Amino acid sequence: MTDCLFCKMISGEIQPDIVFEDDDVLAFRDVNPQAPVHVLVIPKSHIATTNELTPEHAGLVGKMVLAARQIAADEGVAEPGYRMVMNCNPEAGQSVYHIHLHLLGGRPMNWPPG
Ligand code: DGP
Repeated sequence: MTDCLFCKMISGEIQPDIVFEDDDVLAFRDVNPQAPVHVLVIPKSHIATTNELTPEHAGLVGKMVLAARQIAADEGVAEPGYRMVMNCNPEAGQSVYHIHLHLLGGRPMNWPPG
């Protein structure tokens, strides 16, 4: 998708602060962090929302979660705790239509979320 912000990060046209990358997944720091640790984990293939996920994506989504788990450990928030969030569509606050997992940590989290 040529006009997708996160696809431009995958292609290198835009260079975020990358914390993890492999063949399938890219992770970088959120430009507007909501916690001391706020990393976005995205698939390298363009998927607009989690509504488009199919059973064929199970391995890819698993890789996103495992990448977030490793980043949480690397960032020192694994033991105190962290949150993984995927927003879908406007009512959940999705603003970039390329699926992404928010990894948030480094401060106490409230529940229910806002
Ligand atoms: P969401 O609202 O769930 O779609 O999250 C989108 C996130 O993307 C939001 O937390 C801010 C982040 N973001 C938007 N533009 C940029 C950017 O240019 N660079 C980085 N690193 N993050 C961005």
